[in-house]
Amino acid sequence: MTGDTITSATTPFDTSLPRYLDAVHAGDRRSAVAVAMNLLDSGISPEEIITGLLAASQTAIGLGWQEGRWSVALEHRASAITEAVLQTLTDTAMRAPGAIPEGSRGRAVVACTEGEWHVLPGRMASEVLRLRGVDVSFIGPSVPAEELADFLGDDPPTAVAVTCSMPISLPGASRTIGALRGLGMYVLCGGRGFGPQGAWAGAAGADTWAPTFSAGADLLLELLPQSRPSPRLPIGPPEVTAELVLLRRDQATWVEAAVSLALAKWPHLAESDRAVRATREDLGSTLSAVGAATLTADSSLVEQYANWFELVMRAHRLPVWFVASAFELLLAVIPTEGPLLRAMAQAGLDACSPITAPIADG
Ligand code: B12
Repeated sequence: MTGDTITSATTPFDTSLPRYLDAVHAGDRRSAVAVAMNLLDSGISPEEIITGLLAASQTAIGLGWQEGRWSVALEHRASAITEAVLQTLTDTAMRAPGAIPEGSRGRAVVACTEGEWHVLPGRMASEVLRLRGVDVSFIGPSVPAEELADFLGDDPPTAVAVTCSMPISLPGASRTIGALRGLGMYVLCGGRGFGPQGAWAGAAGADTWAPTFSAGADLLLELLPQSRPSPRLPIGPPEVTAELVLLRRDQATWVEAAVSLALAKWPHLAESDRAVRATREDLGSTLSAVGAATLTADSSLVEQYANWFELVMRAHRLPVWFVASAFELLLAVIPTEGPLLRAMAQAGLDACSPITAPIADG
């Protein structure tokens, strides 16, 4: 750069991403497919299109929902369209001359962790591996850990890629990964649930983490020719494992107890089924965030969750003080046998804005 000339790098996605987002917002599947196929025709690799267009559009849509600009229904339809575009794109690329034959570079499993219903990242990871010549068995969303292990049986591939999109799913991720380690498989993980730079992947038991599908495919292709590791035990300090077992056993009971406290404090909630359901879900997610912070021994996880939850409440014009109240309600029901869980619930509460509304009806 010379003088005061400002140069900014442009990518083919600068113009195609807004066009793609307009198409999925309008529910226009054909235009969405056309945007992706035009990029392919112009020589951009399908892998780049998956990350630069399809994954990027999902991120933009997620932000739109978080900020109250995209409704849940619009987001669902957009995900369905993107799933169709992904399939068309990769099927076309796999038929092109020079494509690597599927299965020529070994076989692998891709799985979403227990509790994870974000299936598209796993589908995208699978398609990138397929394009690289791997025979991929993609096990859809949220398979219970033990069932996944039973399903993979006696002859699993050397390596598995697991995806987790929300940090609150990490306790489930550690069960899934524990089961896969027990089968004798290398576990690669990816997805925003594993934290910035995969900071929480190790605590969940993964062998390795990758920031992108392409980097993940590189790592997996290095692992596939190796011999399988011996079956390994789940990892984690015993006191943490004990509290996570307690949480798993009693989570539903604690959430119900917290809902009862909420209804006693704010009796008007009981007038709406929807409000009671939302309260139950929000308390459940908040308790999962407390569990995930306990697993990783990282209070920043629950602090980030509290900040994110407040942002969502504000954007949707819902009472922001409920976030702090949720932590208070949970502190009232998590027993003293869970000191680590209680400490993380307190860390979440401390990260919240001060409660500025009356906290009890009447
Ligand atoms: C679509 C969507 C849904 C759909 C999923 C439908 C489907 N068919 O998949 C549905 C409706 C089910 C859903 C539900 C929920 N969702 Co949602 N969802 C999304 C959204 C908009 C897109 C997800 C996606 O496809 N991302 C595309 C992926 C590819 O992008 P990425 O994660 O950035 O991935 C990159 C890397 O992480 C990496 N990578 C990802 N996976 C993998 C895997 C491997 C192996 C490797 C190597 C790399 C890798 O590569 C990618 C490219 O660079 C995200 C927003 C977002 N930013 O992702 C929210 C989001 C993940 N959801 C969110 C929430 C809160 C929920 C719900 C709790 C909402 C609710 N109240 O019900 C539920 C929870 C459901 C559950 N238990 O799983 C939040 C999570 C917030 C948080 N702090 O954790 C997000 C971030 C939205 C937001 N901005 O607030 N959701």
